[in-house]
Amino acid sequence: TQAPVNVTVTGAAGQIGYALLFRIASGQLLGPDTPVRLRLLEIPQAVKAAEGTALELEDGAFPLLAGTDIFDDAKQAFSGANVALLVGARPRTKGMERGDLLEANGGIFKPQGEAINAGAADDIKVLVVGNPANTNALIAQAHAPDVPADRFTAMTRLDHNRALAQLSKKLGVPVSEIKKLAIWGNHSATQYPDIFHAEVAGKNAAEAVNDEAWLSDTFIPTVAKRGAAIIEARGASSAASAASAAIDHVYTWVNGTPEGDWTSAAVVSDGSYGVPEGLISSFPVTARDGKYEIVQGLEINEFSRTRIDASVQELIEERDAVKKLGLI
Ligand code: NAX
Repeated sequence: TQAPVNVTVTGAAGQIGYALLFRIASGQLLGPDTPVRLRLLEIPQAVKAAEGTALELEDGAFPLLAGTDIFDDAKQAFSGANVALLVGARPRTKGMERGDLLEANGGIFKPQGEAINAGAADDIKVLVVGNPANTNALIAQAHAPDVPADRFTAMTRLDHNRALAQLSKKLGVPVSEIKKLAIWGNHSATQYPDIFHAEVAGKNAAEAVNDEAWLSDTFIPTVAKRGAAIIEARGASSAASAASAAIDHVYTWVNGTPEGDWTSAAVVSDGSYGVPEGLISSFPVTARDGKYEIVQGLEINEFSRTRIDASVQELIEERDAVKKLGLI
């Protein structure tokens, strides 16, 4: 039988962690034949709560769960990690400027990048969920010079799934019939969900919608501001849907995208589509042999160009701000 894969999860005692860990333990992250060992990282004050979750994981009697270890030290938590889900982050609190937010998160993602560099397994794959996800991923990546840069990714799969759901409702087709949707740019309100290359039951989605006003005034803002709508309705931010998207992101990374389709992930730019090299930006991506690759050669119309550029501009500003703070 296969040796367990080490999966490190930060922010394990948080609400996304609570929804995520049980799905990992049940085999949904890597597949039904792969045993996993969980390595949970929390801040000291939250270790007790993580221990409580570990008791419940034990009570799940998951056949694929080889064990759960809890740490408050990043070096230990990432030691031997094959997959790392960086969920814990410093949220923006009232009155906090963007610079303060970036600095507080730099204090988390810099040492975590260093710990990954020092002790993760050679095949390490990193997904950053904690916001601001793209720039947190950039900070971690910058402090892991010995790890190939393409192992660092940030999550826009939730945005992708939200876009699939909205388009499915609009056209009255199941999500399974929609292919080649894409999220571009930053996981923020500037993100651009693109349906111009999408196909619905074999037909072009933008043509099927045939309503540019719906696109710009309803679809794009609904997807981009869905996080706020969830907070408004639930009184708490998206958790189970975020955990589900994190599962999707890693599962696809490891197991590949289906022929004739792609997905969305924030990956290190190679300069494609005018996105400056090195930025961690969302693109349409395929996955093959354990690698995410940016889909090449798509024609970008003017509607899309403006929106992609605006979101990438925000990423450039975040990168410049963390550079100024000495975080990268
Ligand atoms: P919670 O506040 O419930 O949990 C965060 C947990 O992280 C806490 O238990 C905290 O103790 C822990 N933590 C803080 N600093 C840590 C550190 N240095 N090392 C280890 N653990 C640490 O937040 P939750 O709702 O679980 O959300 C987690 C993050 O996901 C937030 O940053 C949130 O903004 C982000 N999200 C990202 C999404 C995406 O699509 N990329 C969507 C959902 C979510 O909003």
